[in-house]
This record gives sequence, C-alpha cells and structure tokens, in this order.
Amino acid sequence: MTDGLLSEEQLAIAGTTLDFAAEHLAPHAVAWDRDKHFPTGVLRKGADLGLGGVYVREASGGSGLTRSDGVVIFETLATGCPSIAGYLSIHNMVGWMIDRYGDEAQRARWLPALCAMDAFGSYCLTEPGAGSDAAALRTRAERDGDHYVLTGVKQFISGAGASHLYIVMARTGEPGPRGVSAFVVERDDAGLSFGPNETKMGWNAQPTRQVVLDGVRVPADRRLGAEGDGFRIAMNGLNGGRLGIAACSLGGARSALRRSLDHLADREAFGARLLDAQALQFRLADMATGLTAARALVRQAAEALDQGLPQAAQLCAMAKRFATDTGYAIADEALQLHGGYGYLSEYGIEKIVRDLRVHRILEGTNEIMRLIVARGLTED
Ligand code: FAD
Ligand code: 2MC
Repeated sequence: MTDGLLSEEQLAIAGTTLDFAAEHLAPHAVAWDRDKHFPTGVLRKGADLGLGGVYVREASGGSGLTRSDGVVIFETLATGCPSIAGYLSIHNMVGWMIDRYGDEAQRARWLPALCAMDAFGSYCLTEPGAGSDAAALRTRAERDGDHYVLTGVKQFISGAGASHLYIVMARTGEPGPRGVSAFVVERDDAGLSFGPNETKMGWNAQPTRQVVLDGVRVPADRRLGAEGDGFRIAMNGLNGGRLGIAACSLGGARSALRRSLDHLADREAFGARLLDAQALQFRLADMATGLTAARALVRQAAEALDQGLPQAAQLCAMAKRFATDTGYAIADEALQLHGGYGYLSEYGIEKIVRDLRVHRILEGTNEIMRLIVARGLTED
C-alpha cells in the first residue's frame, strides 16, 4: 500500500531502492545476520545508485537529495535489511557532517571516497561513561603545536574496524557541551585500535566495536568546524540520523506487515484461510494504521528539517520515538500472526524484531527523545 503522497521523483527513487533491497539485501539478510557478515561489496553497489552520499551536495560529489527524499530511501532499503539500511544511514550522517561543516580541502579529501563507498564512515560520540549524557564525554584532544593528540575510548561504534573514517567528538576545553570539538580520524592513524566485535541481539550484519584512541596524533586540519563547535555539529548530525533510523523502522515494519498478509493468505485453520478471520484482519488494519501514522510524522519532521524550521529537532525526536516504538510493535505483532513460524530464523520475522529493538536505544534512547520533546514544550 502506498499513500499516494510521493512526488514523481520520489516515486522513481523508491522504485529503484525497493528493487535494490529486493535483489541485493532481502535474499541474504537472514544469512548475514546468522554469519555476522558485513556485506561491503553490496554497499559499494549501492554507491553506484548514489546511496553513499545521499545528502552530500552534488557540487561535493553527492546525490544532493533532501531529508524528505532520504526517509523514502531508508524506509525502502530497510524492507530488505534494517541492519544494513541502518549502517547506510550512519555512513550518510558522516558524509553530511563533512559536507556541511568541513572546509573545501576537507570536503575534497574525504567526500569522493565516502560517496563512492571506497571509504566507510563511523560516528563516535558514546563512551563507556557517557551515553545519554553525551556532553559528559571524557575523550581528550590536547593541542600540541599544529597537531591534536586524542586519547579516550568510544563505545558501541557502528561499523568500527571496517570503517576508514571516524568522526570523533573529543574535549578540547571546559566541561559540558561547549568544550567539545569534532575530528576526523583515519583508520591508519597510529594509536587507533578497536575492541572485539560485540555479540548482539540484532544489527548483526554490521560490526559494533569499541574505538580506542591511545595518543592518536592528527594534524589540526582534521578538526571539523571551530574549537568548541563539536557538540552542536554532533547534535545536528543526529537530527537527520534520527530520521534515518525512524525510516529504517518503517521499512522493517512494512516488510513484516507484508509478510503477515502473505502468510495469513496462505495459511488455513478451522476450515478457512486465516486471512478471512475478522479478528486477524482488524489486527492487520491496526498495524497498517500505526505504520501510516508513523510515516506521516517522519515525513513532517523531514520536511521541517529541510526547511530549517526551529522546531525541527523536536519533530525529529518525536518522529524517532514514535516510529521506532510503533515499528517494533508492528514487527512483534507480525511475529505473533506467524504463530510458531514467526519464531523460526528462516522466516526472517524474528530477525526484524531483533533489528528494530535497538532502534529504540541508539541515536538517543526513546527516553532522551521524550526529554528533548518535553524541553521544547516547557520552552514555548
Ligand atoms: P545510558 O545513558 O546509561 O541509559 C540507561 C537507561 O537510562 C536508558 O534506558 C536511558 O534511556 C535511561 N536514561 C538515561 N538518562 C535519562 C534521563 N535523563 N531521563 C530518563 N531516562 C534516562 N553510539 C555512537 O556514538 N556511535 C554509534 O555508531 C553507535 N552505535 C550503536 C550501535 C548499537 C548496536 C548500540 C546498542 C548502541 C550504539 N551507540 C552508538 C550507542 C547508543 O547511542 C547508546 O547506547 C545510547 O545513546 C544510550 O546510552 P547508554 O547505552 O550509555 O545508556
Ligand atoms: N539539535 C541541534 N542542537 C542541539 C540539539 C539538537 N537535537 N540538542 C542539543 N543541541 C544544542 C543545544 O541547543 C545547546 O546549544 P547551545 O550551547 O548553543 O545552547 C547544546 O547543544 C547543548 O545542549 P543542552 O544544553 O540541551 O545539553 P544537555 O547536556 O542538557 O542535553 C542531550 C543534551 C541530552 C539532548 C544530548 O546529550 C543527547 O542528545 N543525548 C543523547 C545522545 C545520543 O543521541 N547518542 C547517540 C549516539 S550515535 C548512535 O547511537 C548511532 C547509532 C550512530
């Protein structure tokens, strides 16, 4: 079911990304999850379609698309695999941050490889002692002449080890958000190392590792933006990132709903198709309604971000909270409608539930999304 609200161009994009998801992601998603395989070759194929630099300006070598286009892209990709679509969303957050806050030399140095996905990107904010309270981060970047020396540990970093570029938020000044700066660290920089790939409930088709910075010495031109601007840069990156994750939840839920319809149409019990039971039809109707409501909020937030509206950050938080909770509930309901088959790995439904579970935690937990929304209410 489509809502008929996409532009001609967005319909064309959605057709391409749906085909990509159906051909290159969906057939392998269960095996990648089982084998913890990060399919870099498939990601590079996506770059041929412009998926490596979705929001990077065309002048910088990207696709120059809007957030409103982006949520269509990530929803459709996630119908094939939420974990891979989720990683691509993070990679695109990194590219956008370099394009938006980098200078000309920095854009020229990193963006061509990121857009081609010859280089993968990771975003490093969280630390073992600073997750939700990100402004409490303790990784230090000490100025030493024309260089900075970075020391600290980043926790739960998506793509770590496989990625070539790491945007690292580190402290250059006072405690709190105003003492934070952003740096681009390259995988080959001396002193950079990685923890083991974490064993996780879901998102198994991409690695999650600690990133350890042990006196990593980088030239000052690796700093993105001015000293002290790093927290603002990180938060602005996350506004769009949260929409990407929200859209990935829509895609996972959309696939789970589609599979439920197919399963109930095939399955017979008590002398009739299960799809003919009105009790089950009503549950499908509620799933479709929840999905459509969540999609509407995600698109409204994307439009607000595209227009640079002052309430955009709050709308992104609302959309992330609502779409990830709703998407998870739909996937869980789909598992129930599949009966025992939903619990078997080969049907792919339990994988969607596991993948979507973490969307309620990462890129800001849904409690933090409520905090952002509530702060906006009391500031009005
Ligand atoms: P905590 O901050 O310790 O929170 C614990 C609980 O307390 C949560 O339920 C939280 O909502 C709640 N809580 C905390 N403060 C409040 C409050 N004020 N009010 C109400 N409730 C509160 N980070 C990155 O930087 N880059 C990545 O690429 C990345 N990828 C990730 C991939 C995976 C698979 C996972 C699991 C995490 C990833 N993260 C990444 C980290 C993620 O963003 C954090 O886990 C998340 O922000 C929460 O931080 P925390 O785990 O330290 O939880
Ligand atoms: N957009 C733009 N600016 C923002 C912003 C947003 N969403 N959120 C905060 N800011 C600005 C804010 O306006 C303020 O600016 P100024 O100093 O100019 O006034 C500055 O940032 C500090 O903000 P606060 O005063 O609100 O700081 P506080 O510490 O009270 O709260 C909080 C910040 C809780 C909103 C932030 O720490 C947060 O978002 N925590 C969640 C962390 C998170 O999302 N981590 C995700 C890691 S990435 C990941 O998981 C991946 C999978 C990639």
